[in-house]
Amino acid sequence: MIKGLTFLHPAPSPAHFDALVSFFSALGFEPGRGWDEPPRRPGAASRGRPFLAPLGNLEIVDGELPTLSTDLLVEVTALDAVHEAARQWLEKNADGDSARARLTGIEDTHWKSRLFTVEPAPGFKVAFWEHQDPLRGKPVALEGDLSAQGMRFAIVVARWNAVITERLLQGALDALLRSGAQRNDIGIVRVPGSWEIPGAARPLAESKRFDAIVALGCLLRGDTAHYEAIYNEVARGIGQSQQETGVPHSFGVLTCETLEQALDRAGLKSGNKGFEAAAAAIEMASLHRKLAEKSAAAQHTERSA
Ligand code: DLZ
Repeated sequence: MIKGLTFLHPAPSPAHFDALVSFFSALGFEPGRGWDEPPRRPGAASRGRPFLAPLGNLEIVDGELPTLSTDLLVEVTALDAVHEAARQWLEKNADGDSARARLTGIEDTHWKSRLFTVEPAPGFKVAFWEHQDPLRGKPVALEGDLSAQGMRFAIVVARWNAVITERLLQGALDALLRSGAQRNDIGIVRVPGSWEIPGAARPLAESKRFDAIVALGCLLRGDTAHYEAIYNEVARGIGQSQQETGVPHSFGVLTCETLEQALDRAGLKSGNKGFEAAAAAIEMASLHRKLAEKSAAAQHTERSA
C-alpha cells in the first residue's frame, strides 16, 4: 500500500539547511520527526527535518508543462496570508533588495489559480498556489464551521471542584468570544455539582433560546463516592437532553484520577477541555444550521416539482 511521498532536498550548506528549516516552519508547515545521524566517516554527519503536508501527489505530465521553474509546488488555502508570511520571513532573514528580488507578487495562472514564487535560500525556489475554487479536490462533506457569529450559547458549569471548573469556564468563554460570539449571547448557569448539570441543561435546551449548550464539570475518582454512578448518570442525562431536544450539547465534564490530571486538562499540559467543548458546540450549532437550510431547500424543491 502506498503511504506517502517524500521529496528530499539536499541542502548545500548548514546555513542553507537552517534557512530552509526556519522558512518552512514560519510558513506554518507541520514539523515531522527529524533525525540526526552521527558521522559514518569523518565530517559526514547528516540531519533531516521533514515538513508534513496533509496531501501530496506525484504528477506525471505529458506535453507542455506549466511555465514554472521552481523546485517545489505547494498548494495552500489563504494564499495572501502565506504571501505575507513569506514577505515577513524574507524581511527578517534577507537584506532589503535581496528580499524583494526573492519574492514575486501574486499572479493569475492560465490554470484557474493564483501563484507566487519565493526563494528562501539561494537556488531553491518554491511556488505557492491556490485554486480559484477552494472546494476543488475536497471530498464532498457537510460539516460545521467554527464561526459563532450570531449564535447564542448556554454554559452550565458545576461549582464542585471550582478550581478546575472555573478554568474550564474561562477556556469555553475564550473559544466562544474568539469565534465571534457576543458576550450578551452567552448565558452562564451555575449548578452545585456535575450531578445537577443535566437538570439545568435540559430546560435551557427546551427553551430553544440557545443554539448549543456547553456542559462543564469535574469528577475526581479519588474524592468521589459512587464516581461511576455519578459519571454515568451525568453523561446519560446530557446525551438524553441533546437527543430529545435536538439542541447540540457538548460534553466538557472531566473525569480524572487526580487533581493534577484535572489541572493538566484545564489549561496546563493537555489543553483546556472547556475550550474544546465550546469549539465542538460551535461546530455542531453550525452543522445544525446547515442541515436545516439543506432540508428547507430540499422541501422547497419537492414542493415546486
Ligand atoms: C458529592 C460529590 C462528590 C463526592 N464529588 C463530586 C465531584 O468530584 N465532582 C462534582 O462535580 N460533584 C461532586 N459531588 C457533588 C454531586 O455532583 C452533587 O452536586 C451532590 O451530590 C448534590 O446532589
